[in-house]
Amino acid sequence: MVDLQVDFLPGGSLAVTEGDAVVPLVNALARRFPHVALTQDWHPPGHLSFASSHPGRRPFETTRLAYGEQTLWPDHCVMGMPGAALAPGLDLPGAELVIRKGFRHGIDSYSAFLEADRLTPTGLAGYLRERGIRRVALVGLATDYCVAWSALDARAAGFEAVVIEDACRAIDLDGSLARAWRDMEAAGVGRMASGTLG
Ligand code: VGL
Ligand code: ZN
Repeated sequence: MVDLQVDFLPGGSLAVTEGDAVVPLVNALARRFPHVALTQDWHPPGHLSFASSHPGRRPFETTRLAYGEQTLWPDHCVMGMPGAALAPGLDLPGAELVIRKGFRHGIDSYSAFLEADRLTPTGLAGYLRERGIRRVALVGLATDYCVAWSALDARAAGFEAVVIEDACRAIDLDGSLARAWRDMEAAGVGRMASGTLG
């Protein structure tokens, strides 16, 4: 369950359209899986992915950081702040792991597995392997950023991965959603609707 947090919900600083709509479905789905892990985007104040950290730059522009191109975001999910909290109504009492990501000042993190420098692991792959978990299903926000990057990295790390599409919502910046699905399909990420879950 990826980044279902207040700042990504309608009214939040980086709102994903209808982001709140997936909460009841995620609650229901979580009860049907043997293991549940979730991520929280978790940035220090002044994080380098924030447009506000780059004088004269605006949210949704891109810039170059040490590791490559970086989209600049509105300030969001600042560690310990209300916007970083899990979505109200989210009810995942059985969740076994919370992975926080993006807490290094100079490195963004979309994926649940690898930070945006594509080198720094979050530890999730090792956790799953140690527990003998080989297949992951992804839900949450946003389809075209954190969900897609997580699904692609799951495949790269040797896991089976499927995205439950109706339990996700997208940001869709300049065609990013179509691009994300193209990349995921090419990488062998499954795409399914919750209603067809066996
Ligand atoms: C996300 C942009 C910046 C996400 C996180 O959760 O999709 N997107 N940080
Ligand atoms: Zn972020």
